[in-house]
Amino acid sequence: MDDMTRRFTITTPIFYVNGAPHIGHAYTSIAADVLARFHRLNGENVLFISGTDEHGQKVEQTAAAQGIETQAYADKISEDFRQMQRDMAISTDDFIRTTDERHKKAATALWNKVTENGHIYLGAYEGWYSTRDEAFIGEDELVTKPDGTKVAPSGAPVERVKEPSYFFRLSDFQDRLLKLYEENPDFIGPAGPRREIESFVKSGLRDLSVSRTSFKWGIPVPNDPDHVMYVWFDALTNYLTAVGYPDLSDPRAKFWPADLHIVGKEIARFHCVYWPAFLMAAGIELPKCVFAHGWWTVEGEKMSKSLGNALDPKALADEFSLDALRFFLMREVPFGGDSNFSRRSMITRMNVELANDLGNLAQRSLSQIAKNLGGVLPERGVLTEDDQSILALAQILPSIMAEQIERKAITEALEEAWKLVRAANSYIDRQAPWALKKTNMDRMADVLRVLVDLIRTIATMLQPYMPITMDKMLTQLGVEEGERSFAALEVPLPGGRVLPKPEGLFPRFVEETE
Ligand code: ME8
Repeated sequence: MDDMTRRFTITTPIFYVNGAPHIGHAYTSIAADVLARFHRLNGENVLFISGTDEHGQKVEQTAAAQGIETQAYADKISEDFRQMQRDMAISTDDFIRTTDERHKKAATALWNKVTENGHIYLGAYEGWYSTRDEAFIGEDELVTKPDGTKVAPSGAPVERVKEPSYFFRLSDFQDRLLKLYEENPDFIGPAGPRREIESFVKSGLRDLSVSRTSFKWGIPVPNDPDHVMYVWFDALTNYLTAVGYPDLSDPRAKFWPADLHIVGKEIARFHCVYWPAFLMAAGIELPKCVFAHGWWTVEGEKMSKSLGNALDPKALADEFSLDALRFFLMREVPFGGDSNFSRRSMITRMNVELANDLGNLAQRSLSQIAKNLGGVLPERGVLTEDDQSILALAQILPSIMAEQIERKAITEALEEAWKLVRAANSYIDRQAPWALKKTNMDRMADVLRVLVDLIRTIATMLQPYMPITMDKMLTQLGVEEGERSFAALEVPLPGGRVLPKPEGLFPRFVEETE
């Protein structure tokens, strides 16, 4: 790719290695993957990164509770996250572990830069800390439960800590942050988290404790080994590690600033307040957008270790197929909102939208080509008005979806593709090629060719969502490897290709008890 190619840098949160990956981690990875794949198929030069967040008290305590040496524990869970991403077909270009040497180097360099610029000073922290959230909690943020215990706003337990600590002069950045939000309305999405962040910053910022002295599992503060960096200072830096920071001659350096940090809404504050402030303090360009998505519950309940209801994404993919799972997660709720995973809803979408709408459309069209045209793709024929108007819908689909994807409307973009699926189903019913077989074979061939063109557009545009089945569908349509980008849609397939024998791609799911 030459230097003029648009670059697109996208990240997921890096996951704490304090438990097994669950459907929430798969969700954020899949959403970022859909966007990364979409931008690649759109001809852009993409850097897509993910990783694991391995330091801090929470990880140290979890490893200790299991009687495993911390690094060995982190190695194991980090590998579980990698495996989860392989199982979900996540197309990352790199995976950052915060225990990697390259990351320690980047975090140390950032710390030194921020210190050199006068934004870090030594003091002492006295107040509340939530290990589960890895967050300092202000007295005014505490929530009192009915039984009188004080907890973090997330409901996590808090403890009183008092320790020497380095502070970051966050309070100096209030005005610059507000100006950033005001001048760049797209910096935080969607609107809900944006308003929350703005009002949090407007209400006044305190300096932020950025080191801990009560445990050792972290990156040492330069020149003061009694302190380790606060895990969020360390973790956020992973995005710079990925572009080779502080080495500006690194081939990846051109991928900064990041275009998009995908995060869950509970960590929007770290990404929209602390992170840009650290970068401003270091004189580094800011990412263009932080998009905070919603929270999944399972059958109406919050997922938690104590309830034991955390869903294993691999088990779901094994049961329903990976692409059906990816489809469901992207389809069920407009990206940004909260949602609930229910088996019933998963099965309904599989059967109605995948098996009936899309699967049948392809199967009905391709089986007739196999049966009535010897499996040979017909040339484009004479187009009727009906043909032209539906082909026009297909022609504008890529640009409509690209607009939606630009504003991270992953679900709406998918719905646009579905509008064409539904329109193509009405078209096939209206044209009834099975009846034309007896009256007008030429017209039957023309109709089937229009259908192939429609399905090709649909399958091409759905590749980011369902990479495995769409790959198969494109193969069944006779679309070669080099003809699967969005731009390639502008060149019609040559007639005469012999198509492989079609087979159903989306079987109906039948519950065993049904
Ligand atoms: O917060 N629904 O890591 P983490 C939707 N290490 N998404 C969910 C989810 C759910 N129920 N549960 C988790 C951390 N997620 C830090 C991040 S970044 C520099 C450091 C997803 O292991 C969601 O994206 O707690 C959330 O933000 C992320 O996993 C949190 O993962």
